[in-house]
Amino acid sequence: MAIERTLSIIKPDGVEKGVIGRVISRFETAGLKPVAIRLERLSQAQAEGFYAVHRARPFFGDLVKFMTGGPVVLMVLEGENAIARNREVMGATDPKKAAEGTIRKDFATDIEKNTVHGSDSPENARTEIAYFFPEVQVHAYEWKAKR
Ligand code: IDP
Ligand code: MG
Repeated sequence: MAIERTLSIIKPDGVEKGVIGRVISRFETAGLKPVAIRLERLSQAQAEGFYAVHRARPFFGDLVKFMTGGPVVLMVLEGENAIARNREVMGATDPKKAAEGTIRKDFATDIEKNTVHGSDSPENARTEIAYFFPEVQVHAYEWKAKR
């Protein structure tokens, strides 16, 4: 199995609900380690650029407004099959359809305010990590056998 990195965002609803710690704890429990982490409020331009692929969708304007409405936590997660693993732990986009025990099932408000973002492919993970962490060093863990 491959060690991968993926971009994770705790969205403004997650920060507002006070579940940063619980969300990160779920990632850590699933073997996804934060190797870069930053809390900030996204500008309109940052949010529009990040979600550019959804520009033509009817929900785009509301999504940008939501994503800029409060601070977010930007993270790079590292682990075995991190991209798919993160998507599993997150659950389906619509929390009504999300599986039991997933972050979105337990914390999301609705299909828009769904607490977390996660890259959906290796190519998008690379692009999204570079978008928010262009220069800062991403700290790699040494994957040592447990003693
Ligand atoms: P994903 O976050 O599960 O990958 P995408 O389809 O990539 O889902 O959509 C990006 C984000 O846009 C979602 O996480 C959600 O915040 C928002 N979104 C997606 N579909 C809808 C919708 O039908 N109404 C409102 N917001 C939506
Ligand atoms: Mg997506």
